[in-house]
Amino acid sequence: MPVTTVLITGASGEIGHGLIDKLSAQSDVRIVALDLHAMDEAMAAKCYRVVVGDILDTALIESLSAAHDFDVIHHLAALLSTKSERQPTLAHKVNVEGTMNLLELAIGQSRLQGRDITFLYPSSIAVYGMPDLEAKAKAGKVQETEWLTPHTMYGTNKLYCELLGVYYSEHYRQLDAEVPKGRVDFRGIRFPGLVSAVTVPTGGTSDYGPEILHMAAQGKPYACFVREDARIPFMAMPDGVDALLALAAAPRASLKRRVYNIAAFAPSAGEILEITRRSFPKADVTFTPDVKRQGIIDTWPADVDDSAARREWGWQPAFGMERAFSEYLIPAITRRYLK
Ligand code: NAD
Ligand code: AKB
Repeated sequence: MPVTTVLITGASGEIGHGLIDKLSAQSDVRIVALDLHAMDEAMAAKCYRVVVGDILDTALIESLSAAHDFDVIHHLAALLSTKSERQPTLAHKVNVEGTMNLLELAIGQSRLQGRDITFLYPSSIAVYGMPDLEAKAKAGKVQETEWLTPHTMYGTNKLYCELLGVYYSEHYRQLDAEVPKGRVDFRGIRFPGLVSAVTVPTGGTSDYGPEILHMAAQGKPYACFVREDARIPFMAMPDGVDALLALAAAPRASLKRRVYNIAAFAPSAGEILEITRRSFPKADVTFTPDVKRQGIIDTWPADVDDSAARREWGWQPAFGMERAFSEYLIPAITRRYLK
């Protein structure tokens, strides 16, 4: 059976953790993992090779390209929205220049191998930017082409990198006399806030969702930094990972876009607390909004329209909110903190 070699950047992060778990269960996959931070031994054991390093290190990226023929690249490494707002210059470097380095690796590999290299890019609902709460309420489920006016450094970085992905896939060096075989096949997903039972987020603005649950499960008090009525879409991590794998496997001919919304449930912060309290009735959560972080959430849509993903590559979440909590989050989180 032919082996598929997959490069995962940002492999030590939350999505990387779930993706390595799932991919490593397939016998025909060889994972090369890259992250600034070392991963724990159990995760490292699931990879063919683990590299601790920086996506801004072009010599390192070139050496990876020289050592491996990649079939698929999952480029996950990034600074998330809150961190990016605090360090915008670093965010631009990592999120934009880092992505350029990976796209260069992908185009180089596609030309060397004479075939398309699939490039998976986790974009975000942060690419959207609603001017005020009235517009957010009126907009309802936002489509891929609407409200592309992000207010954050992170959202701006993500939107530009989506466009870079399209450029590398469809217009790269369009003035060249000859068009060599092999392109970057860029495929992006605009993820909502992801909630994992086994990892805790850092540096994002949707972090209040998972934080309500993880703090309640540990019996710790939590001051939630958004209003009780703040609403954005969320998703259980296994669905996020499955979405990346499903989009990677979709036949190119069925895909009419390069970037897709996906959705699962869209609760208010108050509704997250309500469902959390069914399992952890003593959850000590107060709502003490940080006006500025709340301001970012107010610019993100209350929900997104994922009909293109459903139609073109069969996207369907396994977990609605009830099932995400009862069958995934609560059992796994309870085991995690009872250890
Ligand atoms: P994470 O913060 O848990 O992981 C990101 C990883 O990238 C970290 O392990 C970090 O060490 C690594 N990294 C950062 N800078 C690096 C660099 N210069 N070189 C190498 N590695 C570097 O984030 P995550 O939740 O796993 O997110 C993965 C991707 O998915 C990101 O691109 C993020 O923007 C996107 N995304 C995540 C969510 C979410 O809710 N988790 C939602 C939308 C999009
Ligand atoms: C963040 O809050 O920055 C991320 C995201 C929704 O992109 N979780």
